[in-house]
Amino acid sequence: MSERSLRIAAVRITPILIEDAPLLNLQGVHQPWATRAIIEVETDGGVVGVGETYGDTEHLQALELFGRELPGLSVASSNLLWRVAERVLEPGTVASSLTDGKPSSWVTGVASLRKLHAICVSAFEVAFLDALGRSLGVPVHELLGGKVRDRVDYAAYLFYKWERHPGENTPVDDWGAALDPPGVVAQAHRFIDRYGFKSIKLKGGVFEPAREIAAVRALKDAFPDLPVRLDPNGIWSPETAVEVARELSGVVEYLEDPTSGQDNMAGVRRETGIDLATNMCVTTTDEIRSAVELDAVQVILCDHHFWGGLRATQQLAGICEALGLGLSMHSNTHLGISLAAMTHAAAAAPGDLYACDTHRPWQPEDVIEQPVEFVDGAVIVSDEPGLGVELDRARLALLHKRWMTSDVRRRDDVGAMRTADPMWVKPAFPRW
Ligand code: GKR
Ligand code: MG
Repeated sequence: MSERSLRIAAVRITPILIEDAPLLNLQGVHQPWATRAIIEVETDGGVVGVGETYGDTEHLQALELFGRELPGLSVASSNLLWRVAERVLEPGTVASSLTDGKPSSWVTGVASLRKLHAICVSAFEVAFLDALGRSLGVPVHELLGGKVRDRVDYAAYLFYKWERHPGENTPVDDWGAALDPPGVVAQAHRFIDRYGFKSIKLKGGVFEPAREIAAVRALKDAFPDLPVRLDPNGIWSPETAVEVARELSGVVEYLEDPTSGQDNMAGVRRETGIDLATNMCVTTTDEIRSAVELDAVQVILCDHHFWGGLRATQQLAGICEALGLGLSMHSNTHLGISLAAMTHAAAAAPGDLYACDTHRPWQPEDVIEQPVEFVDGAVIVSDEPGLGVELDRARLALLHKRWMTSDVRRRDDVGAMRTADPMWVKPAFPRW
């Protein structure tokens, strides 16, 4: 393989809209269409590597700025992506909402310049590794040192949901509504019958805690052998979180972000001894030290999209192993390229891994030819070259056309909720 044939000749960033279900969370409801960006890097040798990331307008602008700098770089030089980020992504060149130190709207911690760098590096690192793997004829997990597991377990990610989106011409799914314990249990049955998942997570923060406690108890009654988790995205006060933790001690495997901030999380742990997980109060490496000193979290949910990529995930796995922390994976609405990337990262991550979150069953569409399947609750790690997925260009073009002809440009769960309830305002923290 000549060095020249690994050099990038072209970069393509394609914004798309995908169908999404009316899933409820603390902010409101998912919109009928979710934005994503599909990344392609093409080498001089004619090999194309793919990646997938956030597709909001501000991200697209940052990705475009970043992508322009890449032609000429070798796909074997992912480390240099951080230098590119430092050079081109600075306050002034990117939207301030991406770096303003405020919690990000999709609930993955505080927005910062470093996190924006990590988001762009990750999107292209995945595409670099896919192209490199394809060029060398080896799977991505081998570029990460080889798989330490053959299958990666995922969790059934349950949501309270409506039967359909409000408004006209909105897509209708066949999942039905889930707004009470029987609805949630029925949703879990469907997930487990169809995909064989062996862990259950319920997105909470939607209804008052007593109602969500009842749903978790109903899940545990229906599936006594399966671990169950509840994640209200930090919307409870520390006092409420302590009460819920006492109610659900011995019922849940862990509580995920029951309250906001490391100090409050540490208080809940101190008072109740319950295991706590987060994708909100530890989202960068510099937040790990204080979390450990405070004993604020016992499980970190990594997300390669904002931790800096697949190698950053591996590093985090090593840190968690060394510090005695558990590791799982966080997810947002995503397609099969991201599922493949998560699976390679998880396959090469040392230490124990909790079943990872995935939104994948919620989106009926994809941009790859063969969907990445769940077998017995897991994805079997692919040994095909690169990520092991093939871009479906016709499908990509169709979903891009939808983006071109729509005015949806960013995730807005609050706005989507207002379509149904014009008086809806984003709840202040803590709500309960
Ligand atoms: O998709 O509504 C959602 C979730 O609430 C998502 O935005 C969260 O980031 O899944 C996430 C979580 O675990 O916090
Ligand atoms: Mg979470």
